[in-house]
Amino acid sequence: MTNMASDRELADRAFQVLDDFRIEIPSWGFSNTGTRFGKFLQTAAASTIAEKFSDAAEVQRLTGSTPTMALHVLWDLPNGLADVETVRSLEKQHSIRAGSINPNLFQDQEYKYGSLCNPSAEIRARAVDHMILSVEIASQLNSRDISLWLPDGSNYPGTQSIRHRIGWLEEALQETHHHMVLGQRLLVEYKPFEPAFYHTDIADWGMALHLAKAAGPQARVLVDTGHHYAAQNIEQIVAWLIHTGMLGGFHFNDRRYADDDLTLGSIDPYQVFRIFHEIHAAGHEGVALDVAFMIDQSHNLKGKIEAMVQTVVSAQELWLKASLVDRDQLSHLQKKCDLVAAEELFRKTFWQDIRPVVAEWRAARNLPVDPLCALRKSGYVERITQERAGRQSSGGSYA
Ligand code: PSV
Ligand code: MN
Repeated sequence: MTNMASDRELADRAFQVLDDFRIEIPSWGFSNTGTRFGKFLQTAAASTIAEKFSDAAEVQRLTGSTPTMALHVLWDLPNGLADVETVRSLEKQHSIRAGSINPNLFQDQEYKYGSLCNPSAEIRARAVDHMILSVEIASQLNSRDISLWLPDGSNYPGTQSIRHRIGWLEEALQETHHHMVLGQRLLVEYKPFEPAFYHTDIADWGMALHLAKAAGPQARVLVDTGHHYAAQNIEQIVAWLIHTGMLGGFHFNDRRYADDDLTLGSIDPYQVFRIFHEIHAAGHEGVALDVAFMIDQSHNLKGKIEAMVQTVVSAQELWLKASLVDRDQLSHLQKKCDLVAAEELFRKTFWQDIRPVVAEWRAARNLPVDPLCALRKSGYVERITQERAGRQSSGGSYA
């Protein structure tokens, strides 16, 4: 009886954790993306914003945790503010809201030597205008976050003044911040290399933290899990950003080598668990957190929707697992420096199979108990493959 009661208690807690869990899907995860060596085109890939909304709605129907979709300005609103009305009507039609708005400073030919950090004041000003347009689009769509990834950098030593570029960047972000309304946030993403190969203007979390602070009170840091060197301890970075009150959000994906953009947890689920643990632990201690979970993946080989569902399911499972760490007991063991017991408690939670309770939750919420299987049975992918056959997909590219 006692066991049954505690099983029920555990299930209630799990249901609450899963009900509250939200993760944003990226519009570009549904389109034909690839590597810099090329793309393997998928007939079912979305090539219009309407198709992306339709695919996002399918992921939400299957998983129940993805009510918003991140938009990339040039790929999804190529006509700027003139496209806002289209997005609004798609939001209504598919019951999916526009999520973070991502400026695009990496495609125009004039950005060859940088955008916000270009030595040309004219080009810098045009890049700032694009940032301001992104803020305006976000305002009109009621999107809270403007999520900036800056591709700027240089390829050869001595060819740019790294310090001058820091100054230009501070100015540009301050100017952007100035245009934001209350409640909006500017998320500053970092990446150690690519497309630049000698220096990247926002290469790591320390630089992003400084720039977010310099930009203004509504700026925070965004951690893309793929944007670290292989040996880096990402959960430690997360802990620091929580401590400084500067953790704004995540771009989740998995990697083996660099920015591989693989499905979450496909290479190292324990790392995702450790990151989630830091967030749950801070919440448990009453630290105020406001963290946006977003996916940033590029599926070159897997089916787009299948890959997205896999990631959302992994995120739900790992988020739940990490919530189940007995934090009072762990804290007690940490204080005693009982290393093995503390580690075993942590590992035991990671290894426990929570899939039955997740399935129970799905059934209780009228969601398919096995989302991937439901996707296959639904015929959705076959239908869109037929509908989209013969069309040249575009819209969002890493290559
Ligand atoms: C860059 O690698 C990145 O992580 C940024 O978040 C971009 O917005 C996204 O991928 C799509 O290119
Ligand atoms: Mn990213």
